[in-house]
Amino acid sequence: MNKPEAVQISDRTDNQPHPLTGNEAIARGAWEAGVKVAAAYPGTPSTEILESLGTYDAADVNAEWCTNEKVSVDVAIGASFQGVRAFAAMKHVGLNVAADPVMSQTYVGVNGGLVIAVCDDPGIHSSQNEQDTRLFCRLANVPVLEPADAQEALDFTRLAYDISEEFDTPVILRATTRLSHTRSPVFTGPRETPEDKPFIDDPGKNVVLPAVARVRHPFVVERERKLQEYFDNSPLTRWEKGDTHVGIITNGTSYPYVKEVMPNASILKLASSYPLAKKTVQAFCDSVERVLIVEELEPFIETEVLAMGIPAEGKVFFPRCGEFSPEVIRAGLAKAGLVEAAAETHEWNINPIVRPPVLCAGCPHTGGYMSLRAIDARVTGDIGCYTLAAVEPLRAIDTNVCMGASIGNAVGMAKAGTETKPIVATIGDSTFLHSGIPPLIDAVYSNVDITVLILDNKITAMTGGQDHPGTGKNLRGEDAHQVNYEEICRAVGVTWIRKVDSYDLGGLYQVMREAAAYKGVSVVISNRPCVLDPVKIKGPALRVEAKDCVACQACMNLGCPAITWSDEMYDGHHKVKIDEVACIGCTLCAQVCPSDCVQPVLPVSQ
Ligand SMILES: Cc1ncc(C[n+]2csc(CCOP(=O)(O)OP(=O)(O)O)c2C)c(N)n1
Repeated sequence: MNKPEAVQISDRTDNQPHPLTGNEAIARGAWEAGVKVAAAYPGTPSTEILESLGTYDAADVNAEWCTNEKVSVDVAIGASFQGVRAFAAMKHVGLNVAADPVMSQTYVGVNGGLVIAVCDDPGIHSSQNEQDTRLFCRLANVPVLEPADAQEALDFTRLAYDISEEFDTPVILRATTRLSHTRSPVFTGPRETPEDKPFIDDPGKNVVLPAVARVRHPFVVERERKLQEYFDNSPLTRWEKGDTHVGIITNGTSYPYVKEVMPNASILKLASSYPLAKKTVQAFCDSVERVLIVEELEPFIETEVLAMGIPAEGKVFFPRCGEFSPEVIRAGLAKAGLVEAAAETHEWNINPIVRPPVLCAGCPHTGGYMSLRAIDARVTGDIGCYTLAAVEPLRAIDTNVCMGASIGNAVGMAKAGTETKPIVATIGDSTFLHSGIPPLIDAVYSNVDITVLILDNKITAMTGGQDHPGTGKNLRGEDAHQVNYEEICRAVGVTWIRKVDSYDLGGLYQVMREAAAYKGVSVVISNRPCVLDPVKIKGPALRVEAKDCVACQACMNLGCPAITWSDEMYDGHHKVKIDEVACIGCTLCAQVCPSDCVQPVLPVSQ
């Protein structure tokens, strides 16, 4: 087996490498590959890919946020049909939303190259689960490329377009949080200018009728074999010869960890877990005495290798849950008896205090959840900053499943007929547009007694403040049509709709009480911008008049991080204190204070 040490894919015109994150490198790779249409819905850790593509010349690449991941893949597929190179990006759970078109397009194939970047989140830094996209790739028979660092992220993205067009397949470029968000030196190259191809007028390929799909399925199976052959013969599948006592098969970001901990081992670095380069794997395993598989999350390669009849070991030493690191790899290899265990160090033997994430000081979501507590509602939650209202002290959300689930869950609760409390679905503006509208239609259609609280903070806050069709701005910050939530609700048949200021606690309470008493579907829209939004509304900061504070803790229930206890004692008691720098003057604490001790900090001149 004669494999070169490393692959160089891009024509590197740089003399100097650029410090790029994995996400920026993927964006650069897409741009260099000549991508003309890029679409995405934000989701950590993938968000910055499209944000970065949005910094390239709009004449080169039409990059735009979509309402959800399925739409982004549909848009990319449309561009591919038209013969241009197309790109979509999402986080791992976004692929669940986009699964439908991917499962069909794998039969159709491509005209212009089609690459979907999917970023997994081992360790669940910012997600609702830890699913491994490689399993989806096998399900969809879509080849996956798994870069190990930012240079490979660029190179593999470029290469993915050649693979896509040569094998007539969508390609998934799989990153993980560590790769997406880590910066490393990257040599860049020029932009390719692939010729635009004409639309292929071939219903026998492009229209997935049963008769067409039946013919295309064997093509997909044969494509898998050809791709397997490709990865067997490609320098992408990298065999690093070393000590033959042990051979380690690894992929993606696990590779640098293995190199760090066992630099002299024989290593087979796979660029793709699916389809597996089986001939190379077999030859590699034959050349070593013992085979270990080091892969983050699921035992994907391990299962395949075991099925080949090779007695490989993997998850017996390395965890299936959580993120890998050199320490995790060292511990696993030590368990396997291959390296020394790390010496225990007591230097930093600290027990860190748990600091759960909190809503920001002045977060406009707080008031809505205070009012839901006040009316003692059964509250279904959704995905966004507001999910944090589920934890102490607000503790105002009872369930939370996935994006867009709140309204459907509420419909199901109402249909169950066992709930005595008012049922309220709470959903953010971006999530409402993502997947909240079909279940709202369903709610009206089913004529259930539920209230939907749309928490319109005029941004996709959770993922860092991306625009969406409700903000009236596009990815490049230009004006775009602004969706009107009230009109949408009316159009689907909701008749009871109220708008309320998120900072008006009394108003919120009153409106929520009325909404909960309404028979049928009622919608409340609370509408203050996110406090991190550049156009936030900020009043004067507030302070506590210590002599009047009775330490009743009513304000503490808001969970506002600007509210703490004073270190000093007044009349022998600790009193509440407000951090005037963190406070944005939303006045929620003043509204709940029974002793009127929260007052604006007046400018010095007054
Ligand atoms: C299917 C899916 N796509 C994307 C995400 C990432 N994500 C989490 S919350 C969220 C949207 C939050 O925006 P919004 O509903 O407006 O609430 P906010 O955070 O502004 O309060 C996104 C995109 C996800 N968790 N799941």
